[in-house]
Amino acid sequence: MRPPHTPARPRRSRRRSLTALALSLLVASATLVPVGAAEAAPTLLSQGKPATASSVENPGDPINYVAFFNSKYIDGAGGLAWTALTQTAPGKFTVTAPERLGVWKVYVFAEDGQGNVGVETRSLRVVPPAVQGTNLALGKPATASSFDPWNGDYSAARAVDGDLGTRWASQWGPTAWFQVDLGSVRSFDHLQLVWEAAYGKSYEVQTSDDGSTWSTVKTVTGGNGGVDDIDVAGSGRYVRLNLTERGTEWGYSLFELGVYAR
Ligand SMILES: [Ca+2]
Repeated sequence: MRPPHTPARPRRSRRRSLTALALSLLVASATLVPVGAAEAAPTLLSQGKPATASSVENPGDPINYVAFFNSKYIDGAGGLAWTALTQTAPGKFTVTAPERLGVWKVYVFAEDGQGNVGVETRSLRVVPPAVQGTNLALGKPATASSFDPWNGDYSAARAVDGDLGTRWASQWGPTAWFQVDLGSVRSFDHLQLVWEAAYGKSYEVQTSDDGSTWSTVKTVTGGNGGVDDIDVAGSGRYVRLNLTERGTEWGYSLFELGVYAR
């Protein structure tokens, strides 16, 4: 798909129709909540005033729509990344949000046959899918093989505080472990790992009743980061992630680890 022309100031008639453009956003495996509102337009002194011109374009002119995400979620740079767009009704479109946590911006460009281009944007926040049940790990004591002592608090407790804005980060290295003490032997059936960019590609989920003898209840390989939702039947006072292969050259970093009983 070709990129749109450099957005030119659209004709007033076209701008009015673009202002009415509405975006409805769906996402395949993550959940969206809208953030903020579209920016308010500045006062336009010519708005609504009588206007004449030598001619007007064909009012039946078809409009082509193309959509892009800000590429920040891919490369941190902030270019335009084309994304498929489905028109569901006049002026309504569906796009699939990135499977990556964060606030992302989507642009819809509309171009008529005369080269007039208008653009409408929406910001959206991608959050992990909700999990049913009780998070047994929430607020429980957590420890790890290491944590990054620089630039803030990246201690293990940050990954079980229920806050997606805080995280545990290990020091850089090929392996690490992270464990949480549930307080007593508990049964669980689901884990949700919410990774920061420094994700674990391969790891074992282990349990222990005494903190020294461990049983592996799940082995994950080939993970791609983002959110790992894992159905696993386990029981123990301690739940540990034995992180054996990292997805980047950094260490390991989790926004949250949830251990759920449903
Ligand atoms: Ca957190």
